[in-house]
Amino acid sequence: MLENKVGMIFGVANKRSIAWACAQATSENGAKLAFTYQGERLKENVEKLTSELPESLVVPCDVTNQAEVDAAFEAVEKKYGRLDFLIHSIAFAPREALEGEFVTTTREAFLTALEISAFSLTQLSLAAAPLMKDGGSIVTMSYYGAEKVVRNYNVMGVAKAALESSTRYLAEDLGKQNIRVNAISAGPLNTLSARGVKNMGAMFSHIGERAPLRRNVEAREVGNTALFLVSDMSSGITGETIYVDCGFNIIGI
Ligand code: 1JT
Repeated sequence: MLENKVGMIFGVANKRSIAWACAQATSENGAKLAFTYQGERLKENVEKLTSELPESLVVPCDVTNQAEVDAAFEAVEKKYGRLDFLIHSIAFAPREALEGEFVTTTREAFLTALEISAFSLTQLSLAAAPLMKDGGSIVTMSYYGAEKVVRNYNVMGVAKAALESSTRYLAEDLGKQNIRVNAISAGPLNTLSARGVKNMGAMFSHIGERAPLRRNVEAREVGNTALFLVSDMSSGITGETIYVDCGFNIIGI
């Protein structure tokens, strides 16, 4: 499905990462992939995970460092000469911001969360667009806390609301170049980010009981939706947020 397509994947930390599920789904379908990692401590992880993938590339990219962002896209241009899709699966907020009350969010935590989790999509889209010579597809990851209050999600909910809105504005700007921009709103997954979040176990059982499918979503299901969104199968879809949450978001009381 993705033969002759080149993708760039941001946000692999380990084998449980949503970004890694996206990498597996897209590479199994013929895509060539470039990966970025944030910080030296993740370099070895990403290099080991991707070592089996033919014609892959691994480059550092901390989105708060514009020079690193520029260098990452230059490396992709040099190796492949083009880009067809980009998967944005990065978010950060200081741990203290994801507990207690939203009203106590500090200026610093707010700005950091919004910069890394929301602004980076616009930043990366601007850098990617010139390489997407035959059009392209950009996919980002959101969460239900963007739309409804999820206790403890706090400033990340505000960042995800900005991310989903950015998805729509970017879709409008880049549509002229046949570049589509969509978000996946994934149900909670047991990733490195989710680890250490208080009461995660209670949240998984809450969803497992109430979601229409009576279970939690699997990373592979999010990866398969990303595969659909970066493929030509979704050529008429842009600016959308697609829930991949076993139906949890449709339930009222
Ligand atoms: C971040 C973290 C972004 C955890 C995240 C996230 N997006 C989803 N999760 C999992 C999650 C977390 C909470 C939650 C529901 C799901 C942690 C590091 C920063 C970025 O609330 C009930 C808190």
